[in-house]
Amino acid sequence: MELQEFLSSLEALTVDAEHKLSKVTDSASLEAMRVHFVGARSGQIKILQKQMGGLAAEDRKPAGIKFNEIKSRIQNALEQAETRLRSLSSTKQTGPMLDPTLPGIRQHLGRTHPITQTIEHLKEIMGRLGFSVVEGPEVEDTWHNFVALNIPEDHPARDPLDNFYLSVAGQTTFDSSADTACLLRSQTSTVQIRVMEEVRPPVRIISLGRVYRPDEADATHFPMFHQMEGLWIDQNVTMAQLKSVLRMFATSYLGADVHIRFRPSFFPFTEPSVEADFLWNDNWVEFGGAGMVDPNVLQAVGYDPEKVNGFAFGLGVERLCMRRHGVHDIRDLYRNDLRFLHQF
Ligand code: FA5
Repeated sequence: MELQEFLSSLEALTVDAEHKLSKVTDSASLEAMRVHFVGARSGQIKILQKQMGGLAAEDRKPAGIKFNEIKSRIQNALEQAETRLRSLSSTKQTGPMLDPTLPGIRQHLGRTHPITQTIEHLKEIMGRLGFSVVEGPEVEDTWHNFVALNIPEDHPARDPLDNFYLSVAGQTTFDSSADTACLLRSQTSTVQIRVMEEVRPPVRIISLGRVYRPDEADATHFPMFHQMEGLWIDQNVTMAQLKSVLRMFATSYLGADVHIRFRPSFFPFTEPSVEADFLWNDNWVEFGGAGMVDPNVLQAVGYDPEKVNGFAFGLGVERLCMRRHGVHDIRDLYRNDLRFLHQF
């Protein structure tokens, strides 16, 4: 082989290697090129090195100088390609690195509000005691909210400052004593009347729903809250049965070790009347009112008080829920703070 031809082969190999290595985009192809150009057994450099032995003795020196020069150019091109691929792979990484050993991120599922859960639970307990569930409207008239419940026109419970009366479209003057006056119901006792107007005795129902009062919010009061009304009308119903039902309910919902007490009280629609408290951290907390249905109420719905009697109760759902779940401020139930709500 002539020197000139050998030198041209060296140059052609170098140009080819530099071109291909400048274009390589993945490490597998780079490795294949390394084997092709500088592989120890049959790489192109090795082949040319062997051909050098066929040159005339005086040509070997310049051929050797050129050979070493192109060998280091090809090595350089390999190293540059390697560096370029490394930086390419680190800039390709978008977003955070995935660490499969980290604990997963829990996805929270929606669930029912604690008060809705409480309502379902109370229905279930009272169902076992033989009470069926009825519903009534939240917007009421004065007949169902007051008159039929033996709350006369001059009674302070009817004061516009203690109720959410609604103005009626077209009416310019507002009269809370008018038969047409409407209000957001202030108690679920309205449903007692609606049921007795429709059904003949015996009656054994509960009704759960929202009630509204312009009470200032504090740890145990809220302007909108829920009550569970209960009504049992039959022959010879006794106060002892009323107390037994409330005790059974309280121990079912709050636990066998709950202490409850009954205090004498007054409601226009029951006689005698009591208020019921549970003990919570050494404090008595009122959770409801109850009593034997007043004969005037039975008469107002067309029942004969000589033949039937019964008891009624109205319990605060929020306070029961709070005692069971250890919630110390009723406002927490309505802040819509998911950190609080997720606990239920
Ligand atoms: C009544 O509403 C009577 N209708 C209960 C009743 C029914 C008596 C049938 C006799 C026969 P009272 O206003 O006390 O009673 O309310 C009953 C319960 O509702 C209270 O014991 C309390 O647990 C709850 N409650 C009253 N006001 C609020 C309020 N602003 N926020 C939260 N809970 C309340």
